[in-house]
Amino acid sequence: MTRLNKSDIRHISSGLEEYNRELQTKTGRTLLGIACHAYGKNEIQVKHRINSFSIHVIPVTAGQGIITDFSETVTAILQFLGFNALTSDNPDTSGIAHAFESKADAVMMADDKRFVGINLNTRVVADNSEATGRVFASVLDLMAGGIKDHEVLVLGCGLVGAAAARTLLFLNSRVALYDVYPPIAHSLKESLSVYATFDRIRIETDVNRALSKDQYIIEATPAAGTIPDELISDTMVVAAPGVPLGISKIGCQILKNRLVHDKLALGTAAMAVSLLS
Ligand code: PYL
Repeated sequence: MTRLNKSDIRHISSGLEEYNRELQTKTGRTLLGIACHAYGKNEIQVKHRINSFSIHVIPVTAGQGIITDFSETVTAILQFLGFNALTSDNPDTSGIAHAFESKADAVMMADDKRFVGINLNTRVVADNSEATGRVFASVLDLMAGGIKDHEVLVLGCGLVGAAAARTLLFLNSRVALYDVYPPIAHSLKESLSVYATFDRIRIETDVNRALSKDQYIIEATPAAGTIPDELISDTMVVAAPGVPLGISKIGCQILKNRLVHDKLALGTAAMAVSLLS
C-alpha cells in the first residue's frame, strides 16, 4: 500500500464540492450515491440515518507516525457526506478510549498497514483496501451503464485490485487479471474461482495488448505510467484507485470524463456507508 503524503492530501477537503460535481457528471451519482451503490444501500434511507451516526477519526502515531492532515481530511470527507464526525483530540489509546466513553457509533484510524473503520456496536470492520476496490468497481459499473457481460482489465492484483475483481464478478462481468509479478495474478485467479467459473477469469500477460483490447480498466497499481498515452483509445473507461495515478497529465486530458481517480475520498465514503448497519 502506498503511504500518502501531505501533498496528496492537501487539496482534498477544499475540493470536495467540485469533486462531487465531477463524479455526478461522470457516473450520474454523487460521492454518497456511489458509496451507496457499492453496498446496495438505499441512498434516501442512508440520508435519514447519516446525521446521527457519530464517527471519531483517531490519529495513530505508530510506525511512520502521523501524516499531516490525514485524520482531518478523513473527517472532512465524512462531514461532507453528512456524518456526525470529528477528529479526536487524543491519538492512539486515549482516542479509542474517549470514543467509547463518548458512546461514538464508530471509529476510523490508520497505521502503516491498514486503514479501518470499526462500528463500536456491531463490531463490523470496514477495511480501506476492500472498500476502495469495491467502490471503484462500482464506479466502472455506473460509467458503463452496467458492467454485466463486459470484460474488465484489472491492472494490479494486490488487495485493492483483488477487491475490485471480486466485485466485478459479483456484477456478472468478466475479468482479465494483470500483475507485473504474474504469480500474484495466478493466485488471485485461484482465489476468485470460488465466486465465478474459470471462463470468466483470465490471466493477461501482455499489458499493451490488453490495453488495446479491453475498453474497461481498473488501474490499481502503485506505479505511475501504467497506461501509456499512446494506448488510450477513444472508448477506454478507467476507474483508478492506484496511488500514484498510473496515467499522465496528457492521458487524463485524453480520457477527460472517462476517468475517475482519487486518493482517499471514495474509499473513505465506502467504508463509512458500509458501517451503517
Ligand atoms: C489510507 C491510505 C490510502 C493509501 N495509502 C494509505 C496510507 O497512506 N496509509 C498510511 C496512513 C497513516 C496515517 C497515520 C495518521 O495520520 O494517523 N498513522
